[in-house]
Amino acid sequence: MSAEFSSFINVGERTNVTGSAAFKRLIMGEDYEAALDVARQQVENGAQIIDINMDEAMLDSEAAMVRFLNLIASEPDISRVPIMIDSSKWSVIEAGLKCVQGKAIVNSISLKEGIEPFVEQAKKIKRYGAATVVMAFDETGQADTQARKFEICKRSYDILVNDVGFPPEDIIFDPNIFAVATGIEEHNNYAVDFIEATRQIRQELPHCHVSGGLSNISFSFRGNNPVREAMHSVFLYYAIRAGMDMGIVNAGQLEVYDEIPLELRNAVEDVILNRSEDATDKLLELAPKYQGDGKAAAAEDLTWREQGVNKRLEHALVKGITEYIIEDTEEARLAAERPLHVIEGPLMDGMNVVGDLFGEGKMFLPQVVKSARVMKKAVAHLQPFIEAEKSGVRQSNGKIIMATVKGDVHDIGKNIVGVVLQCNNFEVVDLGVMVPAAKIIQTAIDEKADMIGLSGLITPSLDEMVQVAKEMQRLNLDLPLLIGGATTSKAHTAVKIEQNYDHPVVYVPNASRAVGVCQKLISDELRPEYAAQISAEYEKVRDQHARKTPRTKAIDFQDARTNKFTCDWDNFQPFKPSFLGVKTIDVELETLREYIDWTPFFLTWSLAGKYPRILNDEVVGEEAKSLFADANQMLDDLIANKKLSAKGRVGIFPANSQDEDILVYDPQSTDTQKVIGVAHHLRQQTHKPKGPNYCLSDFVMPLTQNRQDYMGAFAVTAGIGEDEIAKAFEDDGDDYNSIMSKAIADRLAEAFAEYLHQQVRKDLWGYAADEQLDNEQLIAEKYQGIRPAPGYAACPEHTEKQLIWDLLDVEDSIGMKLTSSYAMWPGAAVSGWYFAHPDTRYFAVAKIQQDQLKNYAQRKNWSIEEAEKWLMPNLQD
Ligand code: B12
Repeated sequence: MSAEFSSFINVGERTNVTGSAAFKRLIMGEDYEAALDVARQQVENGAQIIDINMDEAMLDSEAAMVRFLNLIASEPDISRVPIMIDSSKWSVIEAGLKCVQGKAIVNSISLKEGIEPFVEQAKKIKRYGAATVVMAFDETGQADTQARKFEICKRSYDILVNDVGFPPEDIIFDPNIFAVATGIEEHNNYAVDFIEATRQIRQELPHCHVSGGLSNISFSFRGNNPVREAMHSVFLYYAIRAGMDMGIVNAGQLEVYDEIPLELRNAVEDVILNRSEDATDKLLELAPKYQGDGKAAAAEDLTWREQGVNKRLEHALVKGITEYIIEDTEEARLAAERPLHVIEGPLMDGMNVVGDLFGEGKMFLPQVVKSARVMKKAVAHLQPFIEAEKSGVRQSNGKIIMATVKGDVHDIGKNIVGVVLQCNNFEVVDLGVMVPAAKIIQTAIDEKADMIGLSGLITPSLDEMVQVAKEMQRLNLDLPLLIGGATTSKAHTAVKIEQNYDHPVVYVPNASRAVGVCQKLISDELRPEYAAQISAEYEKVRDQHARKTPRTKAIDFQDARTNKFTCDWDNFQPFKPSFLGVKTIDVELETLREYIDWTPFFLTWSLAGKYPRILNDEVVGEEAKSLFADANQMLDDLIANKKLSAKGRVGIFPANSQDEDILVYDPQSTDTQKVIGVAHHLRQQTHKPKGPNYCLSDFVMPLTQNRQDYMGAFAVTAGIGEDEIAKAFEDDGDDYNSIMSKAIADRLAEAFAEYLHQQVRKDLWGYAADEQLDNEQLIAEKYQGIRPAPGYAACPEHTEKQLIWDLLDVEDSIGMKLTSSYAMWPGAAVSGWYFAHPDTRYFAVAKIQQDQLKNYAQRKNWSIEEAEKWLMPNLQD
């Protein structure tokens, strides 16, 4: 399957009497129940549209179409995907259009019979609100060359868009996929013609789509599935990149592009891209080698299996291959004096190679995590033999207790570090998430650990880390303490944590640094010098920090208020939302998938680069592709088997601002100013000669205007089920897929936030009903309005999430919870506010001064200490 397959819409074609003998049999035999199962299976197998065709001479096609569509309508599992009504008879199409609920797609119309019927049919389709497939077919026949394909599509497009007023986004061109490698020279360029026509269509005919029936391309290799699958995959790889975004593709007949043996892939690419005159001959020559189940290819790749067992173990570890690990480990065990020696010998040797390659930047994080999976499987196999022998404990480099601190639920970073340390022969005792200081310390004592490692993602966790350090001091521990996680920093570690503990405290920015740090800390030889060096370095950091003068001058809170953002409120007309109140949002992951911003996903795996460019990056491209393919495969599974699900709450309320507060009114009350909650925000307090000193409340009409404005709130999760999925993988020793599942859930949560914001702008609030943005533009936030999330820079104080929870009744309605540090559970979650004012923008509150701190404490009814605790990152130290 190709990399961009994720955004590709797959049309299921098994409910087609002309294409499926089995389906035809069921329909002819009037077994509509079983025919429905065929439709259901297709949806379950990932079809996002189902094509229904009843064109059979012996059948009353109109009646059959109507009967089948009506049956589908009462099956929510099937009718959740759009229906493509496929017929060469217009009367059948029209009969179908009349009974489809929701948006239908007509397959197909064309200029074959001339302009008049084409326009007439298009007008009818438009009236039904349906989309249509338009074949590249005109009065003179079916288009075969790039020029003809484009010419017909352009002519059809102009008629549809300009004369009929057909929405261009509802036009799906099918520029005809014809078979290549047929032995007829004129056919050699058919794939290129399709691909290039697609590119031109997508570039020059805005908003339309391009589709096609894939299996035609490989028609001449019937009977040789490996070659056909390779042809499909290669063709799709290029066609999708050229802009083909839909198609009839049998996912089971598709090889993973990167896994096609190179020799075969090159030969197929020569054919598809028409790169040499003898391409067909060469593929024909090669084809028998791959006949049947493709074993020839596999055998070739398996030369490493002929090496000695130690080398095989090394190969499996470096390449992350689990397939033979048990048999190889067993062979090594039988040859070894003791089972433990297998771990200490060949397995550790192999992992050292992995560690070295990673250290040298020749292996990337996802590969290392896959290596760990292999190692775990091998060790799990040996474990019972080691225990049976009761021969003492395996020598590790050292033992480290790892935990995400109390109140925090994030563990991807921690888990990655754990895996990398294990790869380097450290024993990791992972206590999971939300672990109180007492448990961390007690476990360290009980386990006679050599180090403790703490992780945290949100700022309240920083304070928790300080508490752990203080407790370690109080209880006279002398273990080194490692600090890591998104919000931690060297400065914070030096200034706030290290001083509370007399033994080494080290900030570790990422997984690759963790190994070196741990190795130095564990070694009796290296530790004293390293500890002294860290201590001196942190002293310097503290010193620099103390002498640091802020880059920008602070101003008084009152002056900041005077310089607030304002607009001509007298003439400002707030847009009245079409929906006021609170509701639950259910959405299919399939839908959210389209909204995923993949760039941070790669970052999670320490692969830097912007998606989709990263897939072709010179250095990390190959690994990024493989990771992306794995992610999409898992997404397919999560979606098809409904293992993960998403839920959200959204509310839109009347509101006014009062200085830095926002008064949220009851949307149902007749008292238009019945306050049901107050959102507390913070104002920028640095000297800003040019711009205003922003506060989020500035974007809501002030109370003094005596007119209502509006604001919204949301809380979404795509993590229902994520803990169970990740745990099942962990229990199976598969950290790679455990981390992968969480990273995917996080992406879906963020995608949910993006999706819901779009729904709010276009529909629920509706102030941007006509907005037309693709995913790239959404990611670039090219829309009106913002959705700042508590904890992010414009509203950095986390306890404000409680108000969102209260306003939207989040916990009782959809089960999302807040922890003691106001982290959200499930972890894959986002919550925030909606502001619609045309001048809204994101900004960072940054440092605030004592006067605003006092004011905030008063507004929140807090003591100064309480306010200091929650606003710590925004205060001058
Ligand atoms: C992706 C992301 C998310 C994802 C999930 C994050 C996750 N699972 O880790 C989602 C979309 C769910 C999310 C949600 C939120 N996020 Co967010 N998110 C991020 C983002 C962009 C990247 C984090 C990430 O995944 N990094 C990749 C992982 C692998 O890195 P890592 O966790 O840092 O771990 C590495 C190192 O830190 C280190 N390490 C980690 N732990 C340990 C432990 C030890 C012992 C050692 C040695 C090393 C070590 O090694 C790891 C591997 O290299 C960051 C910004 C950023 N640039 O970091 C914001 C960020 C972390 N998020 C933030 C916030 C505020 C939130 C929300 C509260 C927003 C909201 N109101 O909805 C929620 C909270 C969710 C919840 N459940 O409570 C803030 C936190 C700042 C703050 N003031 O608290 C950040 C910093 C953004 C910002 N600049 O403001 N977020």
